Amino acid sequence: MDEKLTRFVQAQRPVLNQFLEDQLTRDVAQPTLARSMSYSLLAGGKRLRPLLYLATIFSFDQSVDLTQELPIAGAIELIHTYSLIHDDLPAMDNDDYRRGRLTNHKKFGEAMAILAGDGLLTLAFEWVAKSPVDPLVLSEMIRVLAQASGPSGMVAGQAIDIEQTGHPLHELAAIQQLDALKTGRLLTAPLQMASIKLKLDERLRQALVEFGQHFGVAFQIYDDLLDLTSTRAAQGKQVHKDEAAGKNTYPELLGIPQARQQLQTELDQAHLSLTAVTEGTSFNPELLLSFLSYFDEERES
Ligand code: GRG
Repeated sequence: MDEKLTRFVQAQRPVLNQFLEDQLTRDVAQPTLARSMSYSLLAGGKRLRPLLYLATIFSFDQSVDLTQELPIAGAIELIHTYSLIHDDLPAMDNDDYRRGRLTNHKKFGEAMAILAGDGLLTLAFEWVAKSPVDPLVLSEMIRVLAQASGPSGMVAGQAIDIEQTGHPLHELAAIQQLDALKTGRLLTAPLQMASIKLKLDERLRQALVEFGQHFGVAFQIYDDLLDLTSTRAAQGKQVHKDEAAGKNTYPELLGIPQARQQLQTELDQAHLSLTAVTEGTSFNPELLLSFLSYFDEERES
């Protein structure tokens, strides 16, 4: 990670973590459900999606009112955490470790893990809906979040992933579609939601969506590569699982060198999508561009 991203993450992540902890304590009264939800939510995730939302807001406006933005940023993390809990269930990926500790169902049992996921998903929409924002802007943000995470986005991607596991996809385009839905849509949602909140014009909105889409594909290729090249200690979860499970991944289809090349192509395209639209706007793309340094580890290995 470069210096700009490191500084931003070090400033914003603790604020976000504190908000998530305080708000969850206020909103969930049932004791076991509260423990199960906070166990996964406060397990030390990178907070990439809410940070992307805040970074987009900061890129246009330095005088950000965080009390207005944190519930929206936090809501995206609630949905991400729900997806990880459900993805780890025995009926899905059947994983024992996540974020360096036992998965939710290993700790609280399957029924409570399912409910923790359900609770996080629905609470996310409550947080966005309660934001003191113009109702038209609000309904547009809710629509985008629902479409990104629901049956036309991440849930559809997960359905394809499960159906295709053990049935190799031979076309790059098919893997791209799977990953764009499963991983890309929830990574693009923060940029779209910030664009709506900022009432940006269509050209800027489109540029931010393109950045999110390339970032999302890069993120998935990177995750696939790490599954092959990294260790459980470094990742906090089991690795080398994709091949044995018959998962459709970029390195599986292309081989590691070509998958790395594809990662670089996505990063170049992400870079270009932002630098092409800055003229005549108050948009400073440097912070968002610094997020591309997240992938340095794999490119340098
Ligand atoms: C259960 C509807 C449903 C969807 C699950 C997220 C997901 C869809 C599956 C997870 C499988 C997976 C490993 C996808 C790769 C990309 C990904 C989402 C990695 C985990 O996200 P990070 O790295 O995790 O942002 P942290 O822990 O840092 O938040």
